[in-house]
Amino acid sequence: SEAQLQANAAAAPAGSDPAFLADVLRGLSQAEKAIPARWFYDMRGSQLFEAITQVPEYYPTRTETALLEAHCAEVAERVGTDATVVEFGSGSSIKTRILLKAMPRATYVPIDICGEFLEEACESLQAQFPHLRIVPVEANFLEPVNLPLQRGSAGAGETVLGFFPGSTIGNMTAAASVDLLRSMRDTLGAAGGGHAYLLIGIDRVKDPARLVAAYDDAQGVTALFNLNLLQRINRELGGTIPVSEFRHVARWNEHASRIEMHLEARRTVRFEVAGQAFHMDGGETIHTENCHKYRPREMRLLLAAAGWGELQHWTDPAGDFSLVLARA
Ligand code: AVJ
Repeated sequence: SEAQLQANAAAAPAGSDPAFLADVLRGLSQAEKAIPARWFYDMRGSQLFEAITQVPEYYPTRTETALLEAHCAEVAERVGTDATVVEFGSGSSIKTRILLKAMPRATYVPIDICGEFLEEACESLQAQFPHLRIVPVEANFLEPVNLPLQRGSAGAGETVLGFFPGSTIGNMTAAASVDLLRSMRDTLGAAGGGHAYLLIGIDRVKDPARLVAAYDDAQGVTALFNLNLLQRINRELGGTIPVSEFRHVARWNEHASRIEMHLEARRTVRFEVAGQAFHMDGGETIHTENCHKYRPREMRLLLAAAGWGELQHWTDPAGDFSLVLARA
């Protein structure tokens, strides 16, 4: 109820994020406990994710980076070196730099909901590409976004290339992915007379043992990343979760074609978040992330359902990861 929400907000530490609090309280109150994966990425979580990309079992980042190194010239040839590159996310990664290096006359438009991330990413990118025109947009890219410079002075014929690397699409269900891909198509102005392209990285179905290893590395970095969510709840929301009573679990859900990450209670635990009491039995889990994996024809189907036609489909020799160029 409204009164309950207000009481919870009052019990949380001052300055805590009300959206985080609401997601945590709602997620822990469900029969199957779950917290959205987006809350992994506080400062420590972002650092731990960076560390994950370096562990030997986590192949996606290095495989996609190699695919971009190998094929960005072809992308640039196809869309033109002066296209407007619209990145969904603030583009702090090496991958953005690889793409922009191949498109020296591009305009770069990163879209991110976090103005702070956006500012930082733009600053460091501008330092590396002093002549690059950067137009940051602070917005939620899950919804269609009005781009500031589209079809402006350039008029019809402007080419826009959306960029969505990292298999981030895999965090969503297929239904949500189609919604997002359609929003991207709207954002890129497919109906505006110019050309809209999308360059997207998607992880593939493979041997479940390799998938599980990628999300449960021997060094335990992914475990720390997952468990950090509980620490964040304790830190930011005044929780009393006994973190050492939980263990990281990564499992392959064959039916849903996805890796699931959970935090499993080792034994019965009781704790509070913002004054609200919770209880978990031993073996009960909090579901923290889904990472959907696709086969090439399923990728084509997802894209087609959102109005995108595949132009090129690149993969590594082992067929671990796909880099897809599509046109609206
Ligand atoms: C950033 C969502 C692409 O799903 O592989 C890595 C996140 N979680 N290890 C992924 C993640 C655990 C990653 N994405």
